[in-house]
Amino acid sequence: MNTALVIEDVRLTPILVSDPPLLNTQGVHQPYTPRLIVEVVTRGGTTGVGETYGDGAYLEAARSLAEALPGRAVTDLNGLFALAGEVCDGSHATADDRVDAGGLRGVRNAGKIRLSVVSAFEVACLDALGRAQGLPVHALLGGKVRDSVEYSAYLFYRWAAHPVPGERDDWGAALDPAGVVAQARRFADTYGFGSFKLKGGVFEPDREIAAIRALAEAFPGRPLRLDPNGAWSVPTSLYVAEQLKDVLEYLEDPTSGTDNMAAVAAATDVPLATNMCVTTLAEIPEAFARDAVRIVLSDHHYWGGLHRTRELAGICRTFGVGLSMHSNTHLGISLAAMTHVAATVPDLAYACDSHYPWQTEDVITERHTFTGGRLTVSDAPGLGVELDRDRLAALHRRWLEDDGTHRERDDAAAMRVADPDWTTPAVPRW
Ligand code: GKR
Ligand code: MG
Repeated sequence: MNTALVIEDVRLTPILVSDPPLLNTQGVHQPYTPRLIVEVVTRGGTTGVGETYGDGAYLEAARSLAEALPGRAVTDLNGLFALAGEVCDGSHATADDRVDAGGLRGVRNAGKIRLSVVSAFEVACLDALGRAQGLPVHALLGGKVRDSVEYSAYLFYRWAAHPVPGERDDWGAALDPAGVVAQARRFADTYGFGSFKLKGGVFEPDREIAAIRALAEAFPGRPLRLDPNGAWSVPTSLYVAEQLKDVLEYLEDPTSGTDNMAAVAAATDVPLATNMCVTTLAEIPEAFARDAVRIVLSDHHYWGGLHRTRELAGICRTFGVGLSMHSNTHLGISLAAMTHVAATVPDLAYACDSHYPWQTEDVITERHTFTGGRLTVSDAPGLGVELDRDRLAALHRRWLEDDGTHRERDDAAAMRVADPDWTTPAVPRW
């Protein structure tokens, strides 16, 4: 074994990152959201970085893995998965996690938490290996097949500000079609995005249909998507599909569960995409056999890393199912990882999602810049990003000083600050 590639130390830094008041089916984003930064340090003195969810259950699992990892090589990624299976035993999962509580991050059970944690370690190992070998991460995944990756503008209904003191931005509110179009216009002008996804499930379907119609008028011929995170019944999904069939690229998770998705898919020609009903390998056979989805939105966090994302891409290709990329609130390390893996997937026919433009804070020295709606794939060693240790320390300090309110992402609790009677709506809501 090349001892320079043996892991000597693992550093975990939980942080809180500011997040705007973006609305979704569950409620509203909190002013601060938890993320976890993973650093893997080799005996050769190379450090690789990774990023994942930072809520308590993820942090607990990450601590177990970080303790067990030293002594193993950054090349031993299969061993990393086996080790995670041994040491992240699920005792960190909450009661809700264990009964598969549904959520916007997909089913948050112990297995899913483990995969999301492993993903950050896998990315950190690949970053360290790439740096040590002078190779970009995409080269470690087989090599890029494109020089840039296309992203879509991720539009949200939103308030102008959180109902509590804190960070402010200048985006203003977007609560009607005009607000959504203005937001899209700014995304297009600033970053050149040419395709648009609206997070729905916030208002009655007719109001969201009107927003998509307004987008279609403002940006004729551009790919449009609407994603209510499973908030609609089968009849409502079919009604929306009928109203928007001439302008939608796809409908994303209109309804919850494979049965309902299959029923919608059977009765409309509008393609269905998902990051909710196909979130694990075990969910693939039934969903694909029943033609419930035409596009799977992969997320390297909860699929378990970059190699697993490529395995998913191969399965999708075999079954003629399209692949694109889902995103949750994330920073520049994860965006770099997403871009490297996306660069290696041959048949990526849809622009990837990213929350990144909403994040004004980061832990890397140079933020990524979208140009023409695309990110250039870095050929620098590893991920091609550098940690900004001062920023990391400041965001960690915020985590240390938090009274506990923000250490678990809870969009329903954030909504209750403005509306004390709010409870997470049962599905289908409409
Ligand atoms: O950030 O509010 C949000 C999104 O709704 C996110 O939680 C989802 O996981 O973006 C995601 C999606 O496409 O479902
Ligand atoms: Mg989605």
